[in-house]
Amino acid sequence: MALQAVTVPDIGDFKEVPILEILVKPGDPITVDQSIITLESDKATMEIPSSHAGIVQDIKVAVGDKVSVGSVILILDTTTEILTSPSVVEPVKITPAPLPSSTSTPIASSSSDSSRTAPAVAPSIMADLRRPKNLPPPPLQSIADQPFTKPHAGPAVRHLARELGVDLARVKGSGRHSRILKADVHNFVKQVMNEGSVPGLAIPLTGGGMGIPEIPAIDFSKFGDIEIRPLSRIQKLAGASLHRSWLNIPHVTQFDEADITELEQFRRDLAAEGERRQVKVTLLSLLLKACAAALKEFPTFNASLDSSKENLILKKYYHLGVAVDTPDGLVVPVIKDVANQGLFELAAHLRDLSQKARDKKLSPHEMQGACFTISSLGGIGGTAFTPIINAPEVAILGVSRAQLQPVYQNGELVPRLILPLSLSYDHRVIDGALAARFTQYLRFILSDVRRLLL
Ligand code: CAO
Repeated sequence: MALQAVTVPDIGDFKEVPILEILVKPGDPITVDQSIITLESDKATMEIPSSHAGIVQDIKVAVGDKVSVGSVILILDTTTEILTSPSVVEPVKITPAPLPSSTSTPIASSSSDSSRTAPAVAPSIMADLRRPKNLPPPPLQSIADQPFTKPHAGPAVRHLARELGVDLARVKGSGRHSRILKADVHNFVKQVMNEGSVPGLAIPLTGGGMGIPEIPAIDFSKFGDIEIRPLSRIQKLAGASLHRSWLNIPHVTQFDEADITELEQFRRDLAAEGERRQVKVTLLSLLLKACAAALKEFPTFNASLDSSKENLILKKYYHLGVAVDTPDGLVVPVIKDVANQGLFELAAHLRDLSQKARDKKLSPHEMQGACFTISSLGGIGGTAFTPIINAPEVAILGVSRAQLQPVYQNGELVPRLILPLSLSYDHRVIDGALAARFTQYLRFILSDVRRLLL
């Protein structure tokens, strides 16, 4: 056996470059110039070719290892003939042809005879080679039975695929040694959009995604006068994110009602103090406080699923989003650390952020990091609605208009101010019973303002 170490060739000024991928495994026959590992520098990825042909005997590196010029990558058996029985199959010749630019170190040689038969060959290849020629080929596996091959792509392509929700295992690479290029990902998406099916797409890109038939285009002008108004940038952005949440999250909405008669009285009692401080405590500020308390009590609601969807990330902070209706569409500023803010401070933050939202002056920082969202339509009207969860959050509270209603109490009907609550939750994370307990808890603290202050 003739053994040959293949090392990292001259890669310019790069030193200690991490290995992103190993493209071969022990037993693989490889040719000169075949890519064997991928390195990832700060700016680019590069494939390192083999300086020799042969059968991979041993791989001396692992993904994540840092290598420089001269680092040994693998050991090859460069014996030229790898056949055992000439009567059964044709011999396969592998001709060593070192690259002038690469560095290589012969480390051992049991024989320098290049025509000797090599003992170690990948078992699957040997099985194919040894098959007598007059036998029929083995039965083909169905595509569904075949494992996906590990996609071969650099970090920029992987990043693009993640952004577009494309499963790289489904994409055919057109680069060297079937490496997947950005163009392949774009072509895959185009093909999916044209075909209206999504075999490798986790997130649909159009209204017709997830195999859902596209709504046919209709010329409405056939039926009467029309005007075309383009959607605002905010509507388009919010629309895409709402669509994604709607399709990805199994939503359930729990409806409930809270008696806020005392809470409203308390709010009115604060009016004079609010005037002095030049801030009005709105019902929404009190609801923010109540929700922060409920999130503390029910940590599953203050959480997100991780990307593997196997773990729940529980958050120890209480940042709450508030849906704000602006002339350009829905915007969700985030009020940070609600649990640690006093009522007047919270009311002032809510006022300032909703104003900024309407003036289009919110910074990205002011729209990030929410754990839970409140969408209040109480200032407008309605009795209930089914809000869409603001992923990756796992629940959202919809609030409708509070109304005076007759309630049977201690043997008589009394007028009470009743607030409708609509809690949408991600059923992968939250069970119906937990959701009902959550709204019951909200009812409990909203109906007794002293609890809210605890
Ligand atoms: N029941 C009864 N009255 C209510 C109420 C409720 N649930 N919520 C608010 N009100 C009253 C307020 O008390 C206020 O009355 P006064 O002026 O007499 O005090 C009036 O309605 C207007 O309140 P508001 O809605 O302007 O103020 P807010 O702090 O309650 O809400 C904000 C602020 C930003 C949430 C609100 O302006 C807004 O944009 N709401 C729309 C959110 C939205 O579009 N959600 C849907 C998202 S999905 O498309």
